[in-house]
This record gives sequence, C-alpha cells and structure tokens, in this order.
Amino acid sequence: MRIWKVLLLACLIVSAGTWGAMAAQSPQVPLASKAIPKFVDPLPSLDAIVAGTDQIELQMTEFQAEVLPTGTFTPGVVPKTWVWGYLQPGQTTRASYLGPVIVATRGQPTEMKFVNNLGSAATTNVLAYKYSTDQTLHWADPLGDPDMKNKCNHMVMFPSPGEPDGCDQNYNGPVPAAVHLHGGEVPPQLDGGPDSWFTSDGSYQGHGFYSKDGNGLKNYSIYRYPNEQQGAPIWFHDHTLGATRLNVYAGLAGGYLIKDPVNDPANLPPLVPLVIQDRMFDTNGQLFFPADTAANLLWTPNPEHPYWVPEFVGDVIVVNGKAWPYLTVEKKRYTFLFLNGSNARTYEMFLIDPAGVATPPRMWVIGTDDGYLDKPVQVKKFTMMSGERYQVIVDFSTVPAGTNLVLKNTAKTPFPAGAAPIATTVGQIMQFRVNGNAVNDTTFNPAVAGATLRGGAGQGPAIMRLVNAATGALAAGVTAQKTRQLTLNEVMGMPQAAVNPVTGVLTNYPGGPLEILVNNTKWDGKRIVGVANGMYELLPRGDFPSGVSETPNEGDTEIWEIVNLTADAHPIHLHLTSFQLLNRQNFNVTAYTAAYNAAFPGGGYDPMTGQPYPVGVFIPGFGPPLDYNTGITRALGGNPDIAAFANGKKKYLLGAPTPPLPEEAGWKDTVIAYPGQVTRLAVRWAPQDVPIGTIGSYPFDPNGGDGYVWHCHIVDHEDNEMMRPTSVMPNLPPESRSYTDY
Ligand SMILES: [Cu+2]
Repeated sequence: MRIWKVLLLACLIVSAGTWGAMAAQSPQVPLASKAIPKFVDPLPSLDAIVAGTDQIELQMTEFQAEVLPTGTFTPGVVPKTWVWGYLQPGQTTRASYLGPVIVATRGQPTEMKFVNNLGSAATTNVLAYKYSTDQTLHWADPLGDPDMKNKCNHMVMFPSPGEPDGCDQNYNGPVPAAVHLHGGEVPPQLDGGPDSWFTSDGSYQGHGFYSKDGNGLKNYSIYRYPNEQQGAPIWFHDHTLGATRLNVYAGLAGGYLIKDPVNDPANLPPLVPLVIQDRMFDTNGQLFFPADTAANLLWTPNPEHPYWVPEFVGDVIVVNGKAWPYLTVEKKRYTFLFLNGSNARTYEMFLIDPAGVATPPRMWVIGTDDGYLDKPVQVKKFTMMSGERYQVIVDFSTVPAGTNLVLKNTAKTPFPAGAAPIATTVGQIMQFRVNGNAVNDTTFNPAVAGATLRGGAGQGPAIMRLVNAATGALAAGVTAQKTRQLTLNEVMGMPQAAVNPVTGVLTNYPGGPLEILVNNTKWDGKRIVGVANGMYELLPRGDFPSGVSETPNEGDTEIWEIVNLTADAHPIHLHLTSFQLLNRQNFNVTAYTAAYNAAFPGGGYDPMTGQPYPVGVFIPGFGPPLDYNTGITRALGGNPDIAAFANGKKKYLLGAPTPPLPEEAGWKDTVIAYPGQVTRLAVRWAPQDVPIGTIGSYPFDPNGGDGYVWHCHIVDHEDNEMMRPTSVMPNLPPESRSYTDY
C-alpha cells in the first residue's frame, strides 16, 4: 500500500465531493435477512435437458422467480423476484432462475443457441442491475464509440478534463451478455469469454458471432461444444467484460454435466445438484446490490468506481435459486454436486444436527471440478471458493428418521481472515430432513475398504497424474517445460473526501481498492505512461506487444506459481484446460514485496504527484517489474524469483511445500490461492487423458478467435481487471484438425 501525501488532499476534496454527489442512488431499501424465514420451502430441482443431436436453444429472459421463501412478507404468499435466466423456447417463467442442467455425453457434440432477450437497462425490472452498472470499469460498453471503447474507464478517481459526461451514472442501454462454458474444453471461438458479448438489438463484440451460422445482425450466438473431454460437472454462466458480477447475480447460470459412459464410475447414488449463492434483497423482495457511494454506508466510498464493490457478499444464502431451502432425503446415499456460484463468498461446509442428538452422516468427496477422483476421500468438512465444484456422497442411512440436519458454513469474509458468518443467517446453507425407514441401498458404497472410483476392476483407467499428490512434487515421468511466477496484486485508490450523509460533515475516507490485478497487468496489457490533452496515454509493453503475456505451447506442461501479495484468498481459474494442484508454500510477504517493489524501473505517471514514479517504487498496472521473457527461467513472468535468497541471507520461501488436500487432488480448473502463500499448479495444455507428447493434442485449433483468459473467480475482481488473456500456440496446422465445425 502507498503512503499518500497530505498536500494533494486539497484538490481532491473539490473533485471528489462533486463526483460523489452526482452518482445516482438506488431507491431500494435493504431487507434484513434475519427477518427471512429459514427452511420453509423445498429445494427446487433444476430443469434437466438431455443433449442429443438436435440444437438446444436457451433464451436469456427477464421473468419473476420464487427466490424468497413463502411467508417472507405475507403468510402463505410466495414473493416474486425479477430475475434473468436461461429459459427454453415457450417457457415464459420458471420457479428457479438457475438452470437448466444440460446433460451431454462424451464424444457427442452439443449445439447450443443462446438468445439475448434481455432488452435494455433503461427498462429492466432487475433493479440490482439497473442501479449497479459501473461505466468507470473497463467494461463491454455497447453504446461506446466503436473506435474508442470504454469511454469512461480511467485509472484515477476524478474525471479528467475532457472526459465525457455521465460516466458517474449507471448505464442505460441494451444489456450485453456472453455465455462461457466454465471447465469446457472448447475452441477459442466458442469460449464465450469477456469480449464475445452480444445484445438483444444486434450489437456485438469479438467472435461471439463467428459461430456456426456466420455473421450478421442478430441477437443470438450458436456454439457447437465438442464434448470430447472426460466426464465432468462443468457449468455455463455469463462472462461479459466488466459486468459479469451483475449478469450472474441476476441469475444467468446453468449446469453442464458431461457423462463419460466408458470411464465414469458406475452405479453412483442419485445425483442432486446444489448450486450455492448469496444474495441481498430489498423490502419489496427484489434483488439488491450495494453501490459504493458515500450515501451507502455499507462500504467505504470509492468514487473512482462509484457502483463497483470490491467483494460482494450477501446476507441471504440461496441454493438452486431458493433462499434457505430444505430437502427431504431417505435413509440412503446421495451424490451431491456442490457448486459455488457466488460472486465472492467462500463456504466451509459441514453437516450438524442442531438438536445435538444425531451423529452427522459421513461424507466422501468423489469428484472435483473436472472429473472424478480415483478413490473416495472421507471429509468432515470442505471449503469452496467461487467457481469450484465438488461431488460428495452423503450417507444418511445412519441418521434417525425425523432428524433435521443443517448444512453449516463457517468461512470468514473476506476469506480466510475476515469476519465470521452470523450463525443464524449466512452461517447456515440448507436443511436436510431425514425421512422414512432404512432402504436397501445397492449403490456404490464409498465406505467399503479399498473402494475405488477409477482404476479398479471393471472401471476406467486411473486419472493421469501430473502430480504425486502425496508428496506435492511432479509425478514420475512428468517434466515442466516452463515455470511462470505470477503475482496477485491489489491496487489501492486515493484517499477520498465526501460528505457523510448522516453527519453532513465533509469527511476524508481512506482509499479503497481501486482495482485488483493478476501479475500487476491490466486486462488489456497496457499501462499509463503519461498524460496528454487531459487523457491518459496507453502504450503496450515492449516484452508483450500483443498485450498477451501467457502464450503456452499446446501440449506443454507448465508450473504456474501464483504469488499472492494481497491480504485475501483468490480462486484462480484457467479457461480451456484443467490442471492439478502441485503444492502450496508459505513465503515472507514483507521481504518479497520489498524486493518486488525495488525491481520497478521508475517512469510512468503518478497521478498523486503528477510526476514519473521514482526508481524502486511499485507502479500500479505497470506489469511485472522485470522483463517478462528474459528473466531467469525460474521466474518467467517478470517478477523477482520467489525461490531466490533475499539480501543474500534469507529465503523468501518459508518451510516445506504442502501437498494438495486429498479432496483437491483431482482435475481442477479453479483453485484457492491463499494469502501469504505461493500456490503452484501443474498446468498441461492438452486434454486430460491424451498421452504426454501427443502432437495436435486438441481436436481443434486452440489458437485464434477471442483466445482464452485466466482470472480470479471472485466475480467482482474479474470485473475490475483481475483477468488476463492467454493464447495457446498450436503444434499442428489448423486445417489438420478433425473438429473444425464451429
Ligand atoms: Cu480475486
């Protein structure tokens, strides 16, 4: 964090006061979540669509869903909440905003048509969207000048001279939407990344329209997903640049289960998806999203981004689109597919009998983000950040009928060292009502000694091991072609002066987070080098002039060392490929940060002083301090080597690396990077079960289109720069690929 000079506060007060006062205020009044009844309505089951050869059409539609429980406001009455969801043709409403779940089969492509019928922010009834869009972010901006996108995006808090009017107002045009298949091994043209959005009135960006039926004015994209990857509980959700947090919050998320009949474990207990999210509501039962303005005392005012909040956490837990539901279960085994679809909230989950009578049922993790484990892993609790999935078998056979178990949550916010959840509200997720007599359960029993899911007799092969999960080292026979050291950085804003709406006194507030970055690089790979005509000049760095710094070779195995320099954990997500967690290791953050800051070469433009940054001072958004490509191999990524010695005596790294938790030791696409640690990933740029060394690993050209991205899956972070493009260098010419029909 930087030390701010008092001298500059005088000029800030005028600008900040004006800027903050102009921002529109939501008329919504937040509803206290303790007033919402718990465990009143049953868990909604999500619509399932079994994919065949016919195209599946889903229409993004605004409708009223039944999110809050019966009797929240009036006894016997289910409140209606305006939401957005993916409806099928002919559907005009649905009880749950979530879904549907597409059930696809490995080897059979699925053609999806996604239609945007969301209309305009000016007329939407989803007030959380209407009052929370933030035009000061680097965002889709469909009304922006096509030659000068993101007209309001700026690095400093106050509008610079010549900046267009209205940047401090909410966006009022057609709603942009992009559909990403999270965990999907798909061509870059179909990835649905942040730059592939389209609107209901036919404007679009990127290759969203390079889909099967070509270009033209329309309100849909057609994606033909290959489904060539192993069986996995992946999902689809909105990914619009700078607005993902609001589109997903409004409801745009569904499931996508790939079944692999040859390799999936057989005879698993019945599957129940549990998509966990947190929300806030107003006193009319409508979705509420807090803005960061001074009048909203929930947050420190942050006039650089008047509506963006650093991490949204709601005070209501919603499962499958219903607040605090219950599920009636029989005395037998179930497979629960847990998916954390929240913006920022982490869940640390376990079952209890609140009456203190029944022993909680046993739980076994059998699958991670992108496939099954070889053996079930018994857990007492497990932790999920946003974007992660776990498949868990719970055996209720030992729980007495009539017991009402509660799924608890003890994860702190921000995770892992913030405030504990309130036990009576967000400290509980849902209820399981155990009912009936014991049944003769013949499904797979994870409690049997030596039980295997893969690799056993009559089962598919054990999963390919990049990592020896017991030691946290690369598996025998696996070598890494590159090691990248990539940092997570938080950039703090300037101190703010604004009128406290309660006291009426002009008050100086400390600067909040301005943006969050991966490898200190903004999403577009550019940096501020000076000021001309009142606007900031942006020029690419010499060491990645294309703006893309992570350009792995197809088929290579790389070690990504995520060096977390922030105070919080971040769920790091890679598109296209799945990876295995290698290990985590503590490091001396103070010593490393000092070396990191000292490596900056000076220059650029410091908006606090109006001067270039001195040598040896952190430059926000500069990129890594050293040249990205010519640093020593160990530190590829442009940062001081985390494994080097500081001042010739003390290592940055502390203690020994910790192997992944047993339940994490499968294929993942989203992993927790804790503060104070370097989190190492073994990333292979190839499908999971293609033999190492295969040329043309992917059935499609992984290069082209809009490319891919890697980012933090705290959606509020990815919406504010904590995301970077990746471009995979193919090792076969495009025309030689078998899968080209996209
Ligand atoms: Cu983050």
